[in-house]
Amino acid sequence: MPESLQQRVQRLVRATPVHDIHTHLYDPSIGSLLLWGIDEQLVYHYLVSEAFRQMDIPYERFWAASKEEQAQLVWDALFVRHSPVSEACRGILTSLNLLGIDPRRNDLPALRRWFAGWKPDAFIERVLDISNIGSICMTNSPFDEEERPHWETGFSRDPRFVAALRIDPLLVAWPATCHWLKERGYAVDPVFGGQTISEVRRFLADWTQCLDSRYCMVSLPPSFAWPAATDISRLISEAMLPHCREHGQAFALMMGVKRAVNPLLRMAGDGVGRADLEALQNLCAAHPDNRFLATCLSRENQHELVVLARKFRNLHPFGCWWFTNTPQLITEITTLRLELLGTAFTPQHSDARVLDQLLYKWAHSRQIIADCLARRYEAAELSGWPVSDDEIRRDTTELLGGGLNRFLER
Ligand code: FIX
Ligand code: ZN
Repeated sequence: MPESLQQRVQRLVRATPVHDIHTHLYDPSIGSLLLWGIDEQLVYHYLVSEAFRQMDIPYERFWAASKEEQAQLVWDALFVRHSPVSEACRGILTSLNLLGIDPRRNDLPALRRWFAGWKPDAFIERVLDISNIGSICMTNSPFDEEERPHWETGFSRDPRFVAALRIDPLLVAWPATCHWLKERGYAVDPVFGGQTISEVRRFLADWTQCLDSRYCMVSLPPSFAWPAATDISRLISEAMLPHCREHGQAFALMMGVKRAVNPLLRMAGDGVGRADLEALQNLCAAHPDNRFLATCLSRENQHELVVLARKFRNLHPFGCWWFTNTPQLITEITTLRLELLGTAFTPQHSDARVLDQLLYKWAHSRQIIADCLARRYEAAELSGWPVSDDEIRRDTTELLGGGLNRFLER
């Protein structure tokens, strides 16, 4: 049987290395921060919020338990007492499967023993190899007390792990961050007196240089507006955007997250709200010399984001973020983007927090991206434009990070 168009596209998408443009993974040289293994996968916040729906244990009791006990509770709730049909649960199955493990024949202690047999470096190579990863963009925060010391002392970088400067506290919690900056020798003032703006820019420049950062990134609540008479609006106009222009950095906005909707769930307690994309439109229109990356958490924002990208070539939509990283929504959003933007966008990032998650996140997303793309090629073929393997390879390279890399280098 000759290979179908679907099969060709699947094969070529699998063979194309991906440049994963947003993760929460760390350079292996910062060993203690790079998470991997079955316990880390089970206590991933996506699973924790699902597990709480199936457990009666009080929140505090769960959080007081050790990581292994928490993992056992999640495993029992989601894999033993119920079937693992959610996307996050299926993710664990796919990751184990790709590592050659039959999850049905192994209980948690057996899985732990299997992972304990690996040396971290060998495991990293195995995962990157199976997932066919070209590079991984980290999320690097100078405000993170665990991470910062590693950058301050310096370490020898793994060139596959590239950095992105994450600055949420600077923009969304200015008064507290102003105090923090002051303690670290930046002459800033909560009401923006004196050298405040140039000192914030000095801080941004210091960290962009220290990280050798590819872009600056922030996540924003649904209430974000720009321009507006707010600290955040002022900081963006007077510090962020000039900084990005001067240092050749794109500014990535992750829009529509409501932090701590249920604080008792800790990291699993964030929610979603519809963002006001007027703010993004205003930014793109007022600053054609700045480049913006954007992803939206709410399904309701997706169409508007794509239309905005048609209007502004300084805007690059990326990823199916978090609650939109489900097969049905990836299919919908990727099809919408292909139909309205061609290949000028980046369909997915993994958002992996645990190395093993690269396995499932990319296996699942690659398959869906290939299906969506194949349907568009079928449509082109019906209208008299058959595609060659080289053309499919070119488009796939573009979609899996090549297009974004060019956008960042513009
Ligand atoms: O803000 C972010 O980068 C989000 O991706 C995270 O805050 C979130 O916890 C996450 O891991 C989603 O996938
Ligand atoms: Zn993230």
